[in-house]
Amino acid sequence: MRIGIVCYPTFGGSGVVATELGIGLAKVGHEIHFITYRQPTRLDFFSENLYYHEVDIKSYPLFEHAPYELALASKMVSVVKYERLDLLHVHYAIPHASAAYMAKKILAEENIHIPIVTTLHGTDITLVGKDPSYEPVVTFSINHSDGVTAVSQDLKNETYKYFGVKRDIEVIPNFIDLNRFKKQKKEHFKLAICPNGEKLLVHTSNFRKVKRVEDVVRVFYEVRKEIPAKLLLVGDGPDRDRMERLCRELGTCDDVRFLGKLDAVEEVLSVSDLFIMPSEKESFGLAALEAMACEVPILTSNAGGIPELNVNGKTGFVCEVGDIQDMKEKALTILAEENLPTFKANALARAKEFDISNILPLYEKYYQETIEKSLKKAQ
Ligand code: GMT
Repeated sequence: MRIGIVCYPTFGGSGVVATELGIGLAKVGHEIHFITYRQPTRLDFFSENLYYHEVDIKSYPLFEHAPYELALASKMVSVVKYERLDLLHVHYAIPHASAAYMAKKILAEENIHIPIVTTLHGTDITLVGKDPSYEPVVTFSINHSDGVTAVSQDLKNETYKYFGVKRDIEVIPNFIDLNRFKKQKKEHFKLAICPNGEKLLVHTSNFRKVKRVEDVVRVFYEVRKEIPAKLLLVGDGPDRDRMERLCRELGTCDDVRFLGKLDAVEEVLSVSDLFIMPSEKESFGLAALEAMACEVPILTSNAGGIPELNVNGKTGFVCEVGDIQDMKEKALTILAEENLPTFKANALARAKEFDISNILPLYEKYYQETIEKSLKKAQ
């Protein structure tokens, strides 16, 4: 198939899923055309089946905000037409699904029929999308996509709850490439951070409010009162400064390291003992899956689709959002010498269920079905 993939080319989960999906599809012989405003972060190599088309956003003194959606729709029109695409797959509804709808209608005027698949990733539904300033357009573009997927059953339920959406939504979970995300031998790194055998806790995120990074810092503070431990905070975002101040207030600075954005997060995960994801909202929790693939148990909140990934009591524990005391107790249970190896093994076993080799065929099948259905509809 010739497939166009539209996504945010950033470190964010939706962009990572879209890029890895495109790379995986290219490996099995599909021709993949990325349409984004910048080269996607993980697309930094050559492959004969991968193409990159940059959206050209022209500004003009009259515009306070350049009309990205129009530039994107125009780029989609030209790529679909000249690369003779079979399907467009847009990741994150805003504004990709409505731009795709516009492109589809423009192409229809030239008798070119292009099926659109929209993947809902999370905040495009649970946070930004349901805001009245976007909701009507999001509802419309979901209803008018030829196929819609959501990354968890919970996200599918939320979509029905908050939007006037009647159509079917296919659940296709996030996935991981276990050839890349696996425990690596980085013992020298562990020794440098934890010279006295301390337990290593880790959190990775974009430090936005929904991630509740403060809970990570507070859980760590409580855990450290009981056992020697260190904390690594990976990523960057609006809450980072506040977290640095909180560490100073709590007197934990010597044991907490802020690493900023990292390309090779798997190296850090490889030496970690516990991953913490206390999010207020989380449609799936790709970052937690990445940790599990590196044999790291996870301590999470019960937000959104996280319980569909984290098997309570096996791969880690699922706690109420904001329950610091419970999280502390569960962290200590996981980190106990007699429990840790079992939690680590369970985390890896669960991650294997989400290997790209299991999930990629679900997308291929869904593309095929969507193309067939929309062709029938067009006839
Ligand atoms: O977590 C973020 O804030 C980034 C966000 C995104 O849209 O890029 O991630 C969302 O999509 C990921 C991939 O499908 C999911 O694994 C994340 O759980 C989801 N984030 C939220 O729902 C907050």
